[in-house]
Amino acid sequence: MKRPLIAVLNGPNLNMLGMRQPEVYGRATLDDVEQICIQAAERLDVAIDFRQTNGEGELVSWVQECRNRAQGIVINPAAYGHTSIALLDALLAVELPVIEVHISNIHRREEFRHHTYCSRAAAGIICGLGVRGYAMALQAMTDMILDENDR
Ligand code: CA2
Repeated sequence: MKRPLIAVLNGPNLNMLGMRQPEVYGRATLDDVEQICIQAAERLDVAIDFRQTNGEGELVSWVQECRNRAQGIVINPAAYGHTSIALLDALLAVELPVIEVHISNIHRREEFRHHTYCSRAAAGIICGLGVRGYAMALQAMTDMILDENDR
């Protein structure tokens, strides 16, 4: 049987991970995060499509492309989570399970980071657990896909 495909999408400035603000985001780079996801995917026997963009429109297009292609979306929307109704609309329209990840604990930070539009489309949110949150999200998403396939 074909392995389920999980899209792992990353929003703006996450390409700068590991270069600045290690006290907030840790020392791992985005390449390290991709490796963490690749290793988790091998363990879980799923395929991943790992991407990052600084563009809101591109992120929206990537979410749309997941329809009829991927079985689930793990997304760190970064700042667009706090601002983008367009991204929320795309996540709702695609009708796939979504897990939102934030590396930092957005609830311990500035007030404007406490709300995310994306969370309305998310089955669950992982935040504040560092980059290991991505592996946890892939584990949870795989469980959800397998549960759905068993129905
Ligand atoms: O904690 C997270 O994962 C965030 O999604 C990261 C976003 C931030 O806007 C969210 O509120 C929480 C920021 C992306 C990374 O930005 C960096 C900026 C400088 C150096 C390293 C990363």
